[in-house]
Amino acid sequence: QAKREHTRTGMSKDAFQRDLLDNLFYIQGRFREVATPHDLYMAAAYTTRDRLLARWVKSAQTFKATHARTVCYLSAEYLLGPHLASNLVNLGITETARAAAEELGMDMDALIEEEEEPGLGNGGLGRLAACFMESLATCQIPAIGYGIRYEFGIFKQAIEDGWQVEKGDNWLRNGNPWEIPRPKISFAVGFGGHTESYRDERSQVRLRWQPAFEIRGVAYDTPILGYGSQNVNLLRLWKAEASESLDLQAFNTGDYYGAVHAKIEAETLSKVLYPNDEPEAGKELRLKQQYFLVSCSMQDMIRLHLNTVGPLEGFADKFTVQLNDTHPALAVAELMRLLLDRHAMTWEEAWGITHKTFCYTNHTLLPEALETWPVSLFERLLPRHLEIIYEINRRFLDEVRMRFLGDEARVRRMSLIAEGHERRVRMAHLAVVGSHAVNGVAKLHSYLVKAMLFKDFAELWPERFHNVTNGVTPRRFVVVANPRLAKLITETCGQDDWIRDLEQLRALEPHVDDAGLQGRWQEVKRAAKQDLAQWMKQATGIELDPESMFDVQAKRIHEYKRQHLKVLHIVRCYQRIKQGQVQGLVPRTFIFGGKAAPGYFMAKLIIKLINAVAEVVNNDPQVNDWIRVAFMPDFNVKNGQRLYPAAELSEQISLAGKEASGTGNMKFSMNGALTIGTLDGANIEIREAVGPENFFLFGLTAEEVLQRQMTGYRPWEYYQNDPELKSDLDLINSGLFSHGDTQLFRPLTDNLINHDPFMVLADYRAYLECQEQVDRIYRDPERWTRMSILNVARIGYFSSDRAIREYAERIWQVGPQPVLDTE
Ligand code: 26Y
Repeated sequence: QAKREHTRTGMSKDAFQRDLLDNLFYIQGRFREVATPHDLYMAAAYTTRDRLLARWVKSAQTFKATHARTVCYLSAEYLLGPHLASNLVNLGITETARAAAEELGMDMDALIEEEEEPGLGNGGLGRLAACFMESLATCQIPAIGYGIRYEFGIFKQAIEDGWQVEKGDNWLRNGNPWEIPRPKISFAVGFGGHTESYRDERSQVRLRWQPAFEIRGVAYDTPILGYGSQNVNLLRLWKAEASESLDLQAFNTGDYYGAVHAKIEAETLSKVLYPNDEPEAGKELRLKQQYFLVSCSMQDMIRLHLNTVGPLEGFADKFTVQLNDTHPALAVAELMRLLLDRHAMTWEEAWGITHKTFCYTNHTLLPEALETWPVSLFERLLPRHLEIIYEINRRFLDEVRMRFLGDEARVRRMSLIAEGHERRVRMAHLAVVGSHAVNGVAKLHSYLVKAMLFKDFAELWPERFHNVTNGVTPRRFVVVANPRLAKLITETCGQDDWIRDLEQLRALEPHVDDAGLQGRWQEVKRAAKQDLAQWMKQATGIELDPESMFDVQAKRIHEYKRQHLKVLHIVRCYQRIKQGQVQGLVPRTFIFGGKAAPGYFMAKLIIKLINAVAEVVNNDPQVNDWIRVAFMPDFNVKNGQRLYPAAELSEQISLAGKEASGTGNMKFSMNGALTIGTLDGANIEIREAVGPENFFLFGLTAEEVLQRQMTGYRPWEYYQNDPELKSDLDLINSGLFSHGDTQLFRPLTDNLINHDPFMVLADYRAYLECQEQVDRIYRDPERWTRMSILNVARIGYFSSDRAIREYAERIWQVGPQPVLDTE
């Protein structure tokens, strides 16, 4: 008889079931009859976590014994999405767990639905960090993700009267079963005060920082499991707390209120994620958050190094640190400070280590999105770091002067300090100077990083610049989100190896003309559309017609992403239908999803416009047989997982040169949507991969955009010369969509006609023509399905596993460190 498996770690249905009931009783304090759906979810989560923990211990032991080189990913954001379903998939026990739950009369899908996601990020950059953590574990690379445990993640978006309304995201309210608090892993983080010189034991003059106050960062760990491997990595998020010294003092002096107040004050540091993806002027708390993240993380790495390897000379061999944009760029100055002031290294020693340690990924070319901080703020908050930055700059500019004698204009451009009426620290320059590798996130983007954004730096250090095109994890975005498609792929390919080696999707290609596969492919899409329609009905009351084409644009709302171009297309369809010109038109459902930064007026107005057009279109019986419009509220990872499987057309229509990469484009394509897109970001590479004949291309190229801008772009000429464009904009201003209000959308239309910084009007005509091509092909379902299958078959390159392997080889010089499955 087989040995009875351990309750906490066994992978059989029986063990899972026992553990589920144990956890329901001993952790939730409930029994089956009175348990709420949330109790059951918690029990399932703990049962799943139990199975992760065993592997986690093994991983930690293995990495310690082998002195494995470790990747530290530093990111202010992690947009993780719900854990339960994805962990079950990665453990390989989805079916076991489902059966175990079912026997107890529970519905696993309902439990999975219960989970509230940790929304600790704004959009693409935060989600990329989450995909990378999953792929690092899958690729068996030892890694720690460092971040901030925001008490409130990205706001929840409600739509009221067509407007976005933000609601607080109290995601920890019902407890977080995935994290383990580590109160003993905690560090003091200083702020303010002054620096002073003193003589050390050897009579050397040294500097030290006397902060005015300190805050503690406490570690909260979440295990991150890879697919089909035993490797578990660590996501370590820091929570801010008052330091004990502070409250002891205050309590002792009898200032009870003051002491409690100081505690609350300290905790505000990790209270809330900034919901912007562009820097806001002078947000002191945001700089404090950045330093808090960086200081805790660097101190933790030094602690780990001293505990395992010993003296810090070899620090850069033990750790490689990836900066996810400039948000953690202060880490360069912080590591210098720790090595110089705490560990008594010379500047040369410390700089040698620092420079070898860091790598930096840039995610944007938009000048308004590049972070700079006033020198005055630095002086007040981080005086020692400012001194260090000045010294880095002094030495760096000497090097520039040596190379480019007499070129003071270049020196000014490259300086870490921007001179002007207010002097500012350029975080991107700090990141480039402090790192040995800098990369962009798609081919075009990396090219533009070298040719424009960091041109001077690329001339000085050409070998420092790389490209690593982004990727996404097929586990979450295909296996979890679209199980029907996963099953069909596995059956067609004859195996499920594609889940960890996505290039194997190519095995679909020989079957592309198989009528049987095509039929099942269409059924899978149809079922996903029905699921979405059902969800949308209960969430918004809008009825979607699964017979129509599902045309989706889901991403943060931004003018450069051009959701308003999509709206102009809808308005054109509306007018054509009203005028009876329906020949060639295909019934479509236009679906939008995305949040606007709370202070971004134009983005919020675009949301209002979408909903205003939706109201008219959906309520006009003459029109709503042809087109409908739906805005999915609160687009997040969980809702994205409902959207990607149901989409047939993926809208990737940013102005060329503005979208660094995009990653939604990959998620849609992986789920069989065809893309209509510009030559921007990773669209270019997706088009090359799936074949130009399987991609709907339109619009100006990045080069043409630059030319237009130089020769003077005059949007009003398009408005005046294209009667349809004029009539679409005029209709928006007529008040038809705004209950007679002719002023509501003026800021938007006026801006388009007079400035149009993202050249919506220049691309309007090409976009409409391309959409007609989409209609033509959609009317031939066999052809469309063929193209859809080919998209999936050829999308393997865009797995985040591939991206991680490229980082590992070219940037980090790390290899896999398999954890063995031993007792
Ligand atoms: C400065 C701070 C307020 C800030 C916070 C978040 C600035 C930027 C961001 C987020 C940026 C972001 O999400 N960028 C996106 O990164 C993706 C992953 O590389 C790209 O695919 C996408 O094109 C880019 O816009």
